[in-house]
Amino acid sequence: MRRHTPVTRITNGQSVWRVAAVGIAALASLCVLPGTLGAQAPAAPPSKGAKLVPIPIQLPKPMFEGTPQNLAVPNVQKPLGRPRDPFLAPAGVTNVAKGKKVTSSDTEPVIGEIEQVTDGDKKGADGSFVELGPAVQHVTIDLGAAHEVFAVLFWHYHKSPRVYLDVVVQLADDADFKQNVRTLFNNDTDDTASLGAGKDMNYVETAEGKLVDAKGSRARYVRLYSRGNNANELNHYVEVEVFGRPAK
Ligand SMILES: [Ca+2]
Ligand SMILES: [Ca+2]
Repeated sequence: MRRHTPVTRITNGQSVWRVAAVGIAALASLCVLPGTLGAQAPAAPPSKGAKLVPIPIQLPKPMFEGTPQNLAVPNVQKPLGRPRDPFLAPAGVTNVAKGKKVTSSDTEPVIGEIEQVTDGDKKGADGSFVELGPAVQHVTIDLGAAHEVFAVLFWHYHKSPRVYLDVVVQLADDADFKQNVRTLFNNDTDDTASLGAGKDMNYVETAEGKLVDAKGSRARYVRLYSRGNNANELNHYVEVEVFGRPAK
């Protein structure tokens, strides 16, 4: 039942668009005046001529190979078994999070420093991650100004295969996440973090990181939540990248 819901929704959406398109075409044919036909027919979709190119992702060296088994976590996404498809965004989109200010719910990390979240070091080895305390913790990146955000790419830990729990990724206009909060990803299906129950699946951390589509949303702040992982109660970040460009 649950699996069928999105399909139904898409089908409805398509049929709505089809009806709308037929309606618009009918209206257009009624409104065309002699002499104007074909002069300015807007044939192209409203893409504004934006050329889409793969975002410039640079992956760290993998620390393990193969598909992990028996992680004892429910609802885990099946690994793709091949590299992720390129993620397309307008040309000129870069990682605008690099070197940006990061704050955290845990102001005194167990290991490492909060700055490591955006320092550009994505290695999986010890020394390249910050370790936050147990329970629900979050990190917030201040992009410094409003940006159009196309993707958020993050690595909690990739020295060994792990599943981080109750992962939530949000955008907002303010540092306190009260204004214009948008949730891009949420696999906290039972609402442990009190941010609303999510429908996304658990996933295994790898050197590819987890990429979340942000659809060009305008935001200054990016926040990521988690609540420990399948190996221990602690929360880790190797790096968070935010692919975007300054908002106009
Ligand atoms: Ca780092
Ligand atoms: Ca939960």
